[in-house]
Amino acid sequence: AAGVDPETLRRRALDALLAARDRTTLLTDSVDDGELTAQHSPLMSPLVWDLAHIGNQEEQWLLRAVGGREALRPEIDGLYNAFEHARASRPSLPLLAPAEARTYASDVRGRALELLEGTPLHEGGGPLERAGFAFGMIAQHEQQHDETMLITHQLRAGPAALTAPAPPAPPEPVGAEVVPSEVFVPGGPFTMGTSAEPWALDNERPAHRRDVAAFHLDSSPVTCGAYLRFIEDDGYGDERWWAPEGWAMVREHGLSAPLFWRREAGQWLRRRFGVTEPVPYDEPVLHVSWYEADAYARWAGRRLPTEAEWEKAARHDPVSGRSRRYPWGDEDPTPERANLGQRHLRPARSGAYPQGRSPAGAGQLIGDVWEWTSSDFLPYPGFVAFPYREYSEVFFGPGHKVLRGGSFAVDQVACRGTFRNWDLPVRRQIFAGFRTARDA
Ligand code: AVJ
Ligand code: FE
Repeated sequence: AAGVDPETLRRRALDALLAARDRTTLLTDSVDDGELTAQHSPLMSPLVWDLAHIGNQEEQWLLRAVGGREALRPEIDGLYNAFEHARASRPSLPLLAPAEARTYASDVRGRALELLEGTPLHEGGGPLERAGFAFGMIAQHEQQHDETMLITHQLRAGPAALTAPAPPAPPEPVGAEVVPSEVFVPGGPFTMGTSAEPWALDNERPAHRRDVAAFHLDSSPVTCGAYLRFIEDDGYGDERWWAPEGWAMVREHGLSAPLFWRREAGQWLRRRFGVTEPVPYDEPVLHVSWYEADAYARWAGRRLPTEAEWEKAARHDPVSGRSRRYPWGDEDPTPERANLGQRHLRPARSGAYPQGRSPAGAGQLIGDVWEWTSSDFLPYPGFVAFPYREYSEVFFGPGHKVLRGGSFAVDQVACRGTFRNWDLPVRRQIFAGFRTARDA
């Protein structure tokens, strides 16, 4: 990616901004105004908050920071500052109404695209302009909120508002070829993080050497069927498998299965974007907290991978010794390689995307489900907050666990081998699953 010419970067930034806005429009035009302003869960903002917040961040970083423009509506900054108002309190704020929020976001966008035309993106520019970083960051921000809005769609009651085709099925095994249940990753150092990826966010930087001992990793994410065996073995009733805080959570909320699952007349069902359907046994399990992932791994006699193990399995090429951008190489994701971008409204079955496998043979590392790792969200050696402390730095510490790889709900602009997501270990509404590991 280093050395990409400024016009290519300008085209990429334009495409990424347009793709994000198409998706935002789909997510906010598919429900009526009442549903846009309602709070579907205390864990989430009303959709209309996300919409105006997307516009407000774009105004702050593109129009004001890059463009040096005056604030369009300085009085609304506080309303859309995520640190001033908790999500649960946002419906009671004097938010922009849906029509106003749409007008504001598109007004900002029109000016941002003009600015993109006139901003030099070459190497000599400032750190926000160089390689179009601020434009890429804002496209990623919008896509991250699009994933957040998709979570809100999943939480809302009522009939389906979104539809999408099914993801591709796994290939039929050829002859005796069977995908092994786990892959081996040899020990030794590898390059973790990046200093070269032009739109990598601050927490992915800088590239550094990390030693990782040999380990085995599940070749695909843990399936619903495998997780059901844990449930049926009374996993949720056996304190042995649980971290103390996880056990407290299970008891307090009476948890007995992933979020959105229920058992009816002897059958396991799940609700997915307004449709109730049988739990698909061969699909990666979704909507489990870190505590549930950790408990399952212990029950299985295994453990969650560390973040470094995950990244080594996804990026390290033992032939060249290099770390690649994605499991399959340096080329961008395609629909044949990974389930990304809300193209489908579910993960693909285990074993799908053979073209997306890593050199070690692990599949579905990118896309399908975010994967919980055992690691706390911490800065890499040499970390520098950029461009604002509230993106990553204020979240570093033992309270947040790292998730890797992206889900079907994240766009490729915000997903790569180095991308780091994080959340509280109790969270279950996110599109998260996991795979397990063991020492070699
Ligand atoms: C990186 C997904 C945890 O949604 O809280 C959006 C991304 N940061 N606006 C979040 C983010 C600021 C962030 N995550
Ligand atoms: Fe945000």
